Amino acid sequence: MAEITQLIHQYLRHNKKFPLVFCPGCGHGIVLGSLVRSVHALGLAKDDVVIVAGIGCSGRIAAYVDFNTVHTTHGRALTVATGIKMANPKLTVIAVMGDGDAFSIGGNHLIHAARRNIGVTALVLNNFIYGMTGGQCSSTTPEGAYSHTCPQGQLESAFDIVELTRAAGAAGVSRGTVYHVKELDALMAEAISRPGFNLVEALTPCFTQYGRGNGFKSAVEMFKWLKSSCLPVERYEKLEDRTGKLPIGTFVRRDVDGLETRWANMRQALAAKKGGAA
Ligand SMILES: Cc1ncc(C[n+]2csc(CCOP(=O)(O)OP(=O)(O)O)c2C)c(N)n1
Ligand code: SF4
Repeated sequence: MAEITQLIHQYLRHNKKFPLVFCPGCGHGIVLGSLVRSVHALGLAKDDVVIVAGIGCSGRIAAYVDFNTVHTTHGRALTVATGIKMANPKLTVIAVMGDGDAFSIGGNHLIHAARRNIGVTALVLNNFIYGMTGGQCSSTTPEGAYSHTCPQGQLESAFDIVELTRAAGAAGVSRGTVYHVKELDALMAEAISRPGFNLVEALTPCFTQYGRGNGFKSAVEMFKWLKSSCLPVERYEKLEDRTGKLPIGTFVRRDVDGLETRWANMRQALAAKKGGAA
């Protein structure tokens, strides 16, 4: 308890109104906790951390944490994060985005950030829906699921965030859930530590906009669903019948230099050729 109080005072902004703006039962606050605990576990100085958020309920996380924070526009968090990392590679840059933010309007930026392997951590809060704007479908809404823009059931298939980011070339890709909190803390710390572009997908319930339209009776039921359907990737791969199951853990670990490092190396090599300083 004493440690939790210490983290609250150390990492949350004192002038913000609490409780958080999120609906009761929303998982986003748990992701906020994971973010703070992983930064703390890594011993990073607050001034060396930059949180870049998009717009959405998920983006509100930036308002509460006492790091350097930028609240950007919907879908563009990664473009701003890329600029910050290129300008000052010593900073730890973490982009906090919803699934709509990162994979719908911002999907193009996401695949190119992964391809370039810019040294940014992308924390994607996947609640399968646009929460803030009233429950429109996103590119991760499962086929057949209901939303206000697909009241007869989603006809399109959903992106698998892990597979898409893996294919785009990211250095690290993982998936966790707000039910499996300790594991989520560890996934985030690992992602923040690895050079190159690292993505953590955090599955997080939105009962208000997604759950109640899709057969869940309460937010608690959604947490129980995460508990019963998600299992470590090593165990998932041994299953004969994977119906209704989702793997969690780290899926990709690649040893690459971030774009900012390759850029600095290139400048140094050019300067050496010319006989001057980089
Ligand atoms: C350019 C632009 N388009 C649309 C919007 C409206 N808008 C704000 S948040 C949002 C969706 C949020 O969903 P998601 O990113 O999944 O985050 P969540 O609220 O679910 O955490 C949309 C469409 C906007 N603010 N700016
Ligand atoms: S609308 Fe959904 S995502 Fe937004 S705060 Fe409420 S439960 Fe969370």
